[in-house]
Amino acid sequence: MTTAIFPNDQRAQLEQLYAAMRPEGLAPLWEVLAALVSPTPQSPAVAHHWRYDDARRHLMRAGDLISAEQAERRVLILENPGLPDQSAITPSLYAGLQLIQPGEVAPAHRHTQSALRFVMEGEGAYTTVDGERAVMRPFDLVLTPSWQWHDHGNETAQPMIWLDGLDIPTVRHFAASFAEKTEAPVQARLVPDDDSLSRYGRNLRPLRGSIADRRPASRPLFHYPYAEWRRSLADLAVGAPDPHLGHALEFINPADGGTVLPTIAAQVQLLPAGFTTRPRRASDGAIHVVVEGTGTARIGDREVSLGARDIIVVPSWTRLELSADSDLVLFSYSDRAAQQRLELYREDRL
Ligand code: 1HN
Repeated sequence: MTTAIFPNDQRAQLEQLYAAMRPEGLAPLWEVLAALVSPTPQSPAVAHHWRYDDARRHLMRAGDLISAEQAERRVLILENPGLPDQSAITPSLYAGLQLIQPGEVAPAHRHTQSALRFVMEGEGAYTTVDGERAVMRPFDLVLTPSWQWHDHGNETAQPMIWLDGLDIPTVRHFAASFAEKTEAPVQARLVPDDDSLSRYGRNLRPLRGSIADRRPASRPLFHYPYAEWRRSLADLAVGAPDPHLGHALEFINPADGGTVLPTIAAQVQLLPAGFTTRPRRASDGAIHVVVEGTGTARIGDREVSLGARDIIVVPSWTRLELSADSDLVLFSYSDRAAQQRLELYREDRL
C-alpha cells in the first residue's frame, strides 16, 4: 500500500471508493502499478536444491505404498518452496521424479501439456509415444509433445526413475488443459522400437508424403540418447570453454532447428575440472540436473554443493555461477522456449 503519498482525508475517501467499486469488479491500478510492472523480474520462486538420495528414499517408500496403475503416475512433485501447493518448480514449469517398478505400467493418456523425461536410473524400460517405443537408458532425454499418446512400462528387473519436466503451470495459466485416456492401458506397438531415431535423427527424413513419413512434420524426433549427446559434448570439449557456460549444447527439433518443445528448451553443459563460470543471469527459470561429477552452484546469495543426480532450480534473473571440482556435466531445461516465442527472453552476462 502506498499510503504515504496520499494525505489522510484523501486516503479515507479513496478507501471508500475502492470498497464501493470492488463488488462491481473494479480496482485502482495506481495501488498496484509498481508491483505489476517491475523494472526487473521479481520471481516468487526461490533457489532450491534437492539431493537425489533423499528424494529417492521417499520415492521408493511411495513405491511400497501405491502401484503405478493405482496412482496413474507415481511421481513426487519437486515443489518450489516459494510456490507452495502449486505443483510448480518455477512459475511456468513443473518437475517431478517418477518411479516405475519392474512389471508395472503407467497407463496411456494424452494431454495438451508438453513433457520431457530425463532418465535418472534404470535401463530398458520404455515410453511409447504414438505407437512407438523409446527404450530408455540413464540420462536419455525423451519427449512427449502436446496431445501425443504416451504410456510407460518396465519389463526389466530394476526400478526405473526419471525426472518429468512439464509446462503444467503455463497451460494452467492459459486455461488450456485438455486430456483423455484410452480404453486399453498399453498402446499397440505400431512400428519398430526407436523407429523415429533412424528416420529423423541422422540429418535425414523420409520423403514427404511417403508412407514412411509417419511422425508429425513439425515435431518428428522424441528420443535423444545419452550415448549420442555425450559424444557430441566430449568432442566439443576439445576446444575452449565459453566463459559463462562452459561447453554447452542445446537439444534441437530437427524440423526447424528450434527448441525441443514449444514451451521448454533443453541443454547440456560440461565444465572441465577446476573451471568456474563467470556469473550470468537470464529471464528464464531453469532446472539443472547433475549427470556426472561434483561441484558448487552459487545461485543468488545461496551456495549449494552438487552431487550425483542432484537437482537445483534457478529462478528468473538470479545470478548463477557454477564451479566444477571434477568434470561436471549438467542437463537443464527452462521456459526460455516460451519466453522467446513471446519475445520476453533476456540474459545478462556479468
Ligand atoms: C504425465 O502425463 C506424466 O506421462 C508424468 O509420465 C507427470 C504430471 C502432470 C500431468 C501429467 C507421464 C505428469 C503428467
